[in-house]
Amino acid sequence: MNIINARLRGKEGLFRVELDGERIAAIAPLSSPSNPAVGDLDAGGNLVTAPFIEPHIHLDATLTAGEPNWNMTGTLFEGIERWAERKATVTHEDTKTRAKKTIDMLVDHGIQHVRTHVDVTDPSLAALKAMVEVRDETRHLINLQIVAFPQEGIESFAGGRALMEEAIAIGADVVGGIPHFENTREQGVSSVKFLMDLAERKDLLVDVHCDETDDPQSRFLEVLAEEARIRGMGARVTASHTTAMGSYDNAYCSKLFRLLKQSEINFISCPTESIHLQGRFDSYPKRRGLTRVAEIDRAGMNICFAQDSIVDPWYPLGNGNIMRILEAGLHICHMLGYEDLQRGLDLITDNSARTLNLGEGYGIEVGRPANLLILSAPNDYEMIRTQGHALASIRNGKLLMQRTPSRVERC
Ligand code: 17E
Ligand code: FE2
Repeated sequence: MNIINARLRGKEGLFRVELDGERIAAIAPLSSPSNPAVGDLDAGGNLVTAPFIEPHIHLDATLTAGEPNWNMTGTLFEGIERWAERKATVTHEDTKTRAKKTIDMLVDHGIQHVRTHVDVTDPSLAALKAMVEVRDETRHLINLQIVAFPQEGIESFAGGRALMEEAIAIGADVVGGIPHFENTREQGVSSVKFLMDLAERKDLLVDVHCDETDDPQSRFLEVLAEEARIRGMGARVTASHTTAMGSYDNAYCSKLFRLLKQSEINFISCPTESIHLQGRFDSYPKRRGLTRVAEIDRAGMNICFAQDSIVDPWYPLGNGNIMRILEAGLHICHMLGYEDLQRGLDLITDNSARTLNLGEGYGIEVGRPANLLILSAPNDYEMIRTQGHALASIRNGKLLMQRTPSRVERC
């Protein structure tokens, strides 16, 4: 299959992208728009990109909002309480059904790489065992990374350390954590050391829910970054949320940024989730409750956007459309400047691929997997402005999804 009349990010002109089986075989410039041959897909001058990425979602909790109770305060901590009620009734089949429904929503919006956190503070590990099967059964749709995520703590939850070890033995790909939720600062610090030891020993990636609070005293990011720096693991480590950074004063942040840069860790912000869950203890002025996305980006560090939730105890909306998250995030983070709009898609494509350590498994380059999207606009700016969509998603050289754009007729 070939895709003709494709625009590529960062390149001038039109291209033909040739696929041979499961690989990209050639990328050839076109001197003028060409007519499609039988079997060709015509991008019509729109962007062809590598697939969108969902680097942070909770597929075990998805589609459970209101079961059995709604989160009435809108806080993270009530979300954790409401989830504990639902977690008590989680089954293998229930988890698989909801996760697969949600994966279909993601696929419909051009996502082919997903990192999901799965709560392992459950002695049965039912959700984790289910997700390992989902990972196998959805390989034709997505690449799925599973994070062993200790929602109720590693040190503060009975048997927390053993559950983390067991989750890794069962097949989790990534080691998680939640130091700001541990009962004491000391437990938060020791949880980070424990999870970094575990990841180093098992040669696994790390993705920690880190300082997801407006409390400026929550300073576990410095602990995570320093552990990553001294072990030389930074590129394989991600700090998710870090919303407390939005409440740190500038004097502390300027010192912190030096360490963050040296550590080379990655960052994920979930802008819709954080604008909803944070700022809940403020009246006015009210904090936005996000990490310093623009400043992290400007400092040359790697940051990407994620959805976090779809209809769960933490967030009642969501539909799989990561473009919606990008649009909201750029607004909330003061990133509608000219330069940011030119490269906005980085935040849901290339930056996310680096976070997930996808390496040569990702990107529009000869020899890489034939996984790509045809978008509905010719550049990043127009994709964002028009609230554009992925119109086709190709995986391993085969069409996974095609979307017909809505049509308006003036009368
Ligand atoms: N759990 C958590 O600790 N934080 C979140 N944002 C979600 C689950 C969705
Ligand atoms: Fe999360």
